[in-house]
Amino acid sequence: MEFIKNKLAEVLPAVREKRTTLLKDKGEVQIAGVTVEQVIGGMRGIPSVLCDTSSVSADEGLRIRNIPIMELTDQTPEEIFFLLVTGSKPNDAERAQLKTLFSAHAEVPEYVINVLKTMHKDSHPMAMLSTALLAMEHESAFRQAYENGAGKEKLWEATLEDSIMLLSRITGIAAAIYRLKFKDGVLIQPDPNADWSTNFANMLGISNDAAWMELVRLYLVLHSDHEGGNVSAMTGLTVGSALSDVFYAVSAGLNGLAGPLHGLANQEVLHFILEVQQHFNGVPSDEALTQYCWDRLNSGRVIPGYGHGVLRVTDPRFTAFHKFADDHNLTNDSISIVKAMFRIVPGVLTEQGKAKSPWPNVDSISGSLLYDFGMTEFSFYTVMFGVSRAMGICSQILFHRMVGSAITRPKSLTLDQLVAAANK
Ligand code: HAX
Repeated sequence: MEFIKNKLAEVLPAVREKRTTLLKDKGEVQIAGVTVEQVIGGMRGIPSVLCDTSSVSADEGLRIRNIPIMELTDQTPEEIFFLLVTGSKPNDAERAQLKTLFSAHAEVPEYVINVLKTMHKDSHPMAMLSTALLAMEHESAFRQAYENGAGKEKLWEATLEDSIMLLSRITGIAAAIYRLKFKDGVLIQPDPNADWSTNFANMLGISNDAAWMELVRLYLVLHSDHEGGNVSAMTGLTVGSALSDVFYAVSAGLNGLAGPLHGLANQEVLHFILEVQQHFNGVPSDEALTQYCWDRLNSGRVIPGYGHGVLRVTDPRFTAFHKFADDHNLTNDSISIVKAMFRIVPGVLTEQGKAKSPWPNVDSISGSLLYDFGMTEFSFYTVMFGVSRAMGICSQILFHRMVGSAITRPKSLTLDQLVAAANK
């Protein structure tokens, strides 16, 4: 762990200096106004969250530390985590140490497995994941450091320790959820010589195929972070801003990810695709699928996997998964329906004229790839997303601990106050 701490200690003075100078010299500068529509509409577009780990633009999509995600698709998740927290890619020595670090903390304690075993059989896998993280809270190095009187300047170190522990274990926890809920309940232990995502792919016990290992690696890379304003990151950040440790914060963030308008959309997409497949007894013609989508829209339902709060182009993470499907010649019905949707849905949503973006987001394809490799239990798909997103939430909280951010506290208005403000 010392090598990451040393790296962070190296970059820390410049980051703190930049923030402090900005606050001191330009603290009064107004960068945006707020409309009534934004207050009513989920704070959409109000630039109010500081996030250094990644950014999302309307016309390009995700950049991690200013590197377009399409240039990072060959990385391992550990490398992405290092990039998220330090701002640079690891060198060879750091890469080797990262692998050792993650495998050294990979074992999931028995009490956590017992918590999972005692949960109701109908518990959603996301509820199980969130609960398992909370159950580990008593092990928090951050809580210990805080109780022992560690100063504000030093709190990031324990946050890093907690993050490494949480991330090292989360794959084993997720795999345990999968095997307890959907398989024979026999857990597969991590291999100390394998890297983080290979271990995860192995512990799920679905396939030993190299392409499956590759898919899990890519999955963990693509979902890792998506700036600070989305529901899961912002929830994690808000909880973390109260100096709750990352076990509380990531657990809370994952509860937001579990909503169908956010991470659960990947589960919804698979429902939709299988519904289409059953309805048409295979892959429909584009004309038939178009009508099917219109019927769904006309019944007041959204087309899952399309649209976005920020993006106004095809999500590059969709493009990366699409390329994976092409590179591996995946041609089964669910992938074919995903591709047919990509041909017709943007036109349908444009014609309907409501969605600000008619383009696919990452969730419109991710589940079909998992399905193709034999992970057919789609209530598990958001757990795959959550394992990856935990990296982003942890690294964003770590950043805020490094610079000593304030507790989050925006101002709320009553409807009458908003009416009065609008009529001034
Ligand atoms: N199908 C049908 N209608 C859609 C739509 C879609 N895919 N996307 C947006 N719209 C509608 C909205 O429901 C809204 O309608 P109302 O005015 O009647 O409320 C209107 O278009 C304007 O919405 P918007 O401004 O374009 O979109 P928002 O920023 O409000 O919401 C969502 C963004 C992603 C939630 C939205 O596009 C949606 O519901 N998409 C389908 C669900 C989905 O794919 N979610 C995953 C998003 C990616 C993500 O976070 N993954 O974790």
